[in-house]
Parts: sequence; C-alpha cells; structure tokens
Amino acid sequence: MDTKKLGFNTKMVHAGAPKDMYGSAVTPIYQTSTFAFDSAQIGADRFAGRADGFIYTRIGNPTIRALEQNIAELENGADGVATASGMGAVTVVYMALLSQGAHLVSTGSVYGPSRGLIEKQFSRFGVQYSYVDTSDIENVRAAIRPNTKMVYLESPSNPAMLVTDIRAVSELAHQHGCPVVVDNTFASPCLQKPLDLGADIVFHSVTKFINGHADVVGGIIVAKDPAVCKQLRAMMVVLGCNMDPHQAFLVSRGVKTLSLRVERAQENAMKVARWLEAHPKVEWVRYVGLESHPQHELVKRQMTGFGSMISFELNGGYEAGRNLMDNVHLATLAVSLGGVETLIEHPASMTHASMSQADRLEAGITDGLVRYSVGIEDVEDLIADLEQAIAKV
Ligand code: LCS
Repeated sequence: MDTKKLGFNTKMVHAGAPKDMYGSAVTPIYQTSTFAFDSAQIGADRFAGRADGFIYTRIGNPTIRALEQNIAELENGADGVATASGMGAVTVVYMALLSQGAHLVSTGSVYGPSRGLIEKQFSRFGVQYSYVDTSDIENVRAAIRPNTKMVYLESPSNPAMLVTDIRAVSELAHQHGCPVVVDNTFASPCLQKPLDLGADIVFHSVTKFINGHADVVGGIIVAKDPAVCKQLRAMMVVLGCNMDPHQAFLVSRGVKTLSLRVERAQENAMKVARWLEAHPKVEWVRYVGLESHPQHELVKRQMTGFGSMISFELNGGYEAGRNLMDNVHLATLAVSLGGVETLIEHPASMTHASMSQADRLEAGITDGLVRYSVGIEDVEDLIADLEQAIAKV
C-alpha cells in the first residue's frame, strides 16, 4: 500500500510495514545476523547493489527497515537510517559531513554530549566549531565561515528550550552551500517537520518520544535527498552503530501511539507550566506553550503543538531545585525524557555536566535549572506531587 499521501496518524500505524509470508499483522523480529543467498550470483548482485535483498544485519534487516521507512514517511524524507542510539545518529551525521578543516555552526544549548563530541573528539581531527544562540539568526550569519560545512540545530533545545527559525536559518545556510541538520528529538515528527521547513537532514534519539516507553535506546536519521541517505547508511555500516532487530521491533510498537501520547502529555504540560508560572516560589518557567516564552509566536508558526518539556528554576536556585528533586514521589528522578512517565532531572550536574559552567550559562542553562519531562499520568496527581515537594523547599 502506498501510504505517502495518507494522514500522519495513518502513516504512524501503517507506513513501512512489509507483507510477510504468513500475513502477520505486525512486522516480526527477524532475529538473525545474516541472510542466505539462493546462489553465488545473487550474493554478488546484492553486494554490487544490482539486486534488492538483505545481506547482513549490520547493513540492513527487515525489522529495522520497517522502522526506517516508517519514520522516513513521518518526516517526509527519502529514507531513514536507524542507529544503536541517538548519539550513534549524531556520530554518523558528523562523520558523513565533516572532514579535517571543516567548520560547524551549532546551537549552544544542545544535548551536552552532542556538543562534547565535537569539542573534545572531532576537534582532535581539526574540525572547528562555533556554538551560538541560533534563536537569533544574526548570530548564525556572523558565525558562518567559508569552510562552514554544516549548520546543526536543536530546536526546541535541551534544556534551555530555545527555538530556532528552521526555515530562515535553512535559507541563510543554503546561500552559503551549507546543509542544515536538525535534532528533532524534543518536538518529534508529530509536532515539527524540519525537512518541510527547509532542513536537509533530521534525526532523533528514538529513546525519547518516538519509542516513548523508556525501555529502548536508539536513533534514526532521515534525509531529503536519496543520495545523502545512501551516504549516511554507508557511514552507519562502517561505524557499526546499527540498531538491533529487537530494538527496532519495540520502537515500531511505540511509534503507533506517538500522537496519542504526545497530545496527552502536552495537554498535561500546559497545565503544569501554568501552575508553576503562578507559584510564588518559582523564579521562572520556560515552556514553548506559554505566552511568556520569548519565541512563542515562532513556535506557533513552526510547530503544530507545544510538546511536554518544561524547564524552570525555583527561588533559591540549585539548593532549592535539589530539595525539590529529592522530595517528588511521583515524578522519577532520572535523565532521559519523552516517555509515558514523568521524569525530573538537573542538567548542570547530569545531562549537561560535560559542558563548562561558562558555556552552560552562555547557553541559558543556569545551575538552578530543573528539567521536567511531563508524562501521560493524571495531571492533578503531577501537580499535587510538585505542590507537596515545593512546600518542603
Ligand atoms: N539529542 C537529544 C536532544 C537528546 O536529548 C539526546 C539524549 C540525544 C540526542 C542522544 O540520544 P541517546 O544516545 O541518549 O539515545 N538526551 C538525554 C537526556 O536529556 N537525558 O538523558 C539522555
């Protein structure tokens, strides 16, 4: 069935699913490392790309393929490449596009290890970088150099919740011949489609909203141009950071309820954000759905919903935040995000501890910032949990 013209929810459930010989309703787990060739000629043809068919699971596997094609359709891209983790996806993208002497322009407030990989590892091979506040396009314009080979955006960003105008930055970057890569993890394809906004490559930590059940780590990359998809796949294959069939099976199961989960979680998040904003012990709240968010108008143009990630700081900064995290009972004190369960964490000492304090502050990640990933529980229970914990601070 050609699902490309169907609606998002229909694609979520049906896109990419192959028909198997038994007519199974869901794509089975092809838990095999290798695939038999009917003849030496067929083996040679598959390796040469003259014949379709699977060879070896690091290169491709039907269960993984079903997920790749599903997410490619959800992102309106040519094809997808699944990876062992979100960081695997980041690594494949960097390795495919950056060579010695290349320069990268990126959002300052990105997931800590995405930045650390460039600053601590790729710099060893002569890759240069500028981390700027990409929510102001003038900073991107000023940062682009003749050797800039990639503009890498994370929007909304983790955890400062900065939003970048993907369309405007893509137009600017393309004038300089630079491809634009967007980490769409915080929004999910349900709320934002970077390729439709002009970006060239989009990727996810599927560990988060796409899988949504806090039981899998994984990544996926989707590109607009089929030739770029091939380049990314070739890099994934030689790096050996493929997804596993069992991982892919679980993620495919998660995708089917993506929009249901996202809709419920963002409804909760709006109520939690408004409650926090009105609380006298709360210093500030950053949620893209609040009118007080500096890019709220851009968010309404660029995204079809506000998602469920909230950052806030209590009066009393880090000490108060630590007290809060030690006193919540319903929210789990844990890193990660985007699952059905509510999580709370402290970026400065956890997810973004790899950045220097100066870089964090420049990126809007204060020491007192607490990140709250809202789940699909009853919102009254979440608010009651926060209320009793804040009362103890
Ligand atoms: N991109 C973003 C925006 C992320 O938040 C993460 C993980 C990654 C990429 C990497 O994905 P992974 O390899 O973990 O699948 N973010 C985490 C976080 O904020 N808490 O724990 C992990």
